Amino acid sequence: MSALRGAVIGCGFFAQNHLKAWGDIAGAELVAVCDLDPAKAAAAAALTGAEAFTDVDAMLAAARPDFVDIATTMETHEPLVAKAAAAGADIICQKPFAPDIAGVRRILQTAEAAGIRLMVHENFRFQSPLIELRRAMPAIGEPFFAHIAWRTGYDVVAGQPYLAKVERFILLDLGIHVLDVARFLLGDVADLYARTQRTMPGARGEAQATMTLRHRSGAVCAVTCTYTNRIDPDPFPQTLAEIEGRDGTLRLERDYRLELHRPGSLEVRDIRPGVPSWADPQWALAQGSVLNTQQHFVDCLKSGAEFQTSGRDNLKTFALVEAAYASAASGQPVVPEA
Ligand code: NAD
Ligand code: 89V
Repeated sequence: MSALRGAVIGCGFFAQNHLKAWGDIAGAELVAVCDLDPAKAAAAAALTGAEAFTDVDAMLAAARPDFVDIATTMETHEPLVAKAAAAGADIICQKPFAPDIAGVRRILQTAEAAGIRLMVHENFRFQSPLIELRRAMPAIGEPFFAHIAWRTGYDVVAGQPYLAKVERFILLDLGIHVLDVARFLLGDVADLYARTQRTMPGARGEAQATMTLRHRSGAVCAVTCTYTNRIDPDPFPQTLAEIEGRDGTLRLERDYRLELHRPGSLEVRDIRPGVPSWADPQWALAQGSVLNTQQHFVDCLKSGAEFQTSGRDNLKTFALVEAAYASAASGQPVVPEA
């Protein structure tokens, strides 16, 4: 089968990782890049060899891509999905799909009505240490408790200044990743309780969230996220985890140390991720996961297999974000409504 022809829409901060990763993806080639800012479009074209556009309609009409990769911020996803779907292109779209769950539902309806395939670029569950952690889980038997932690003081607003202005901050930007990891490791969620705190001076929304999830399996999981933990060395961008089961405990510690504790034994493995040739050392974990996410998208387009992070699947993760905001507002546990 010939290579699928793709186009990236939005060539800003995080799209630099998408653009570089597309060069390493088997089965796809980038034919167009598009940004409202001509300088960003031109730089992306110089990086990838694809044709530069500043207008999405013109790009879709001229390049006629098989798929588009939407890497703009969330407010623009709904109209861009509508345009790409009308042009018959399959879509991979950055998280969060939309500012709220009503927008996510409209995006899914648009894609389904057009008969195109839609996947969210939810890359955390494609991080190789988290894949290794899940592979190791049978060794601890039935899991009944977990703590999944994203706790960093990394200056997220320096790279993504728009985050200081949003009312929904860490839960929608980062909690969405970690809640998806909780689903990836422990399955769907029956109910959720959350507390949020505005801990970042100058940021409008919450920079810290602490949640308790009751999974349908009966397992209980604490999901904790902060952008304001003053700690050195800082674990950014690692997600740390502890999972306790009937037969043992797994701990994914800083610097990719995976511990398997069973009665009378401790096994330790270094599960450091492989690093793409173009990776920046600080972002290598995230950049490797971008590569894995985009390869999964192309592999599923070619094979017809369901995406792990299809639009429909991501609705369940988004419902956890909505439930967390509702719980923080009411002080009560909330049942997620996908
Ligand atoms: P950004 O503002 O740096 O880049 C967005 C770009 O899109 C800008 O260059 C803008 O000009 C362009 N754009 C906007 N509307 C457009 C349109 N109609 N046509 C063409 N171009 C258009 O934003 P960012 O920080 O790169 O974030 C983009 C997305 O990536 C967000 O949804 C964010 O949540 C996500 N993100 C994900 C991760 C991750 O790990 N998965 C990390 C960082 C950011
Ligand atoms: O996922 C995100 O959008 C980013 C980061 C990985 C830095 O948290 O904000």
